[in-house]
Amino acid sequence: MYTQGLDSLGKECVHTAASDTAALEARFQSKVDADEKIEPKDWMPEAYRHTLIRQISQHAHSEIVGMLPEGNWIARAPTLRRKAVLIAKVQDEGGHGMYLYSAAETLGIEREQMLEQLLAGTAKYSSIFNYPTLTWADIGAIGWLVDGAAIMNQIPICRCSYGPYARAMVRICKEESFHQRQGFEIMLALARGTPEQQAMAQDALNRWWWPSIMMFGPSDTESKHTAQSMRWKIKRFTNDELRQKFIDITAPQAEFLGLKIPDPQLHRDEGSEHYRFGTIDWSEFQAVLQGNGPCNRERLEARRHAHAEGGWVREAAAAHAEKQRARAAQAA
Ligand code: BYC
Repeated sequence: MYTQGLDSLGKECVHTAASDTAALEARFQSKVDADEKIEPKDWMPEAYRHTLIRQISQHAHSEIVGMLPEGNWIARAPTLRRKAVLIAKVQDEGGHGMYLYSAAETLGIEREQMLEQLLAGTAKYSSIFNYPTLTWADIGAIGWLVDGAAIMNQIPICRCSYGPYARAMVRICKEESFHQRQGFEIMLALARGTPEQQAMAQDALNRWWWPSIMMFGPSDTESKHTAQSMRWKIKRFTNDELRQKFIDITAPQAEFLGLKIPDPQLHRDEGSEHYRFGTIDWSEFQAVLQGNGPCNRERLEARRHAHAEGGWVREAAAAHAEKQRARAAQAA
């Protein structure tokens, strides 16, 4: 439904002489440099379009798969209030996925195609959602650390050069802020609780810290897309810059909670006012990306099952839409 404007774009591309492509590219880059938004009907380089489809669809899949580890705790949340808040949060993630699929559709890909790629296991989604949620404290740790990392990564995307993605991120970031606070509040309640609750909070931090740090992606020296995405203003900061900002903000929060970050090398460098941290185990990150994390198979299986179970809803919605169309045509 969002792709109707692409016809004119296609014609422009087809009828453009090769010699004019450089001029189009220069005009495109000058718009980006001037912080003007690129909109779906504007001319854009094919590589820019592909990069956005890749990133936005991975982002959408992450939101949808991200519902699973938390959904696991809805029935076991310790109070009615906690349950209501968690249901709302998981519903928000579903909504974020929908905005993001819509934003990707403006680039000329169908939602069905993106979902097929996810279910076939050929599309990536965030590494973080391949870890299990073993205790209630994990829900706190996800909100505090995972949503905290997500906000750090996503606030700059509100200034992304592609209009539909930037606009979708504004609302998503507001909701992510609420998610981060609910997570921190769970951690605070546990950290001020019984010794058993404190131990549960510490155990969750031990297991979620390093995977959260890895969420920001490979180091800048290994990141294949960062340089070009920065030139196009899809990314506003590099992976390492965002990782550092996250650690600088989160380390004092852990101190406030009375919890210990599981990194013996973590310390504040008075000269630079940054926290220095230990070596990341990139072999674990690569294993998760290759499908060998603790829950990769379980997550995909759960998505395939949900997709199959929802088949009758899609069919009913399509039949209803067809009936409405036929009625409207008869009345006209
Ligand atoms: N996990 O050149 P690089 C959320 C891939 S949702 C898996 O640095 P780029 C939330 C990368 O895709 C969180 N794969 O790439 C939801 C690339 O592979 P391909 C998701 C990763 O794109 C529910 C390759 O490694 N957030 O927060 O410049 C509940 C090389 O990397 C990861 C977004 O998607 C990873 N962690 O930078 C709670 C934000 N990292 O495509 C929370 C938008 C890297 O070449 N995305 N890879 O096969 C981005 O900002 C960027 O795409 C990334 C990666 C920073 C993630």
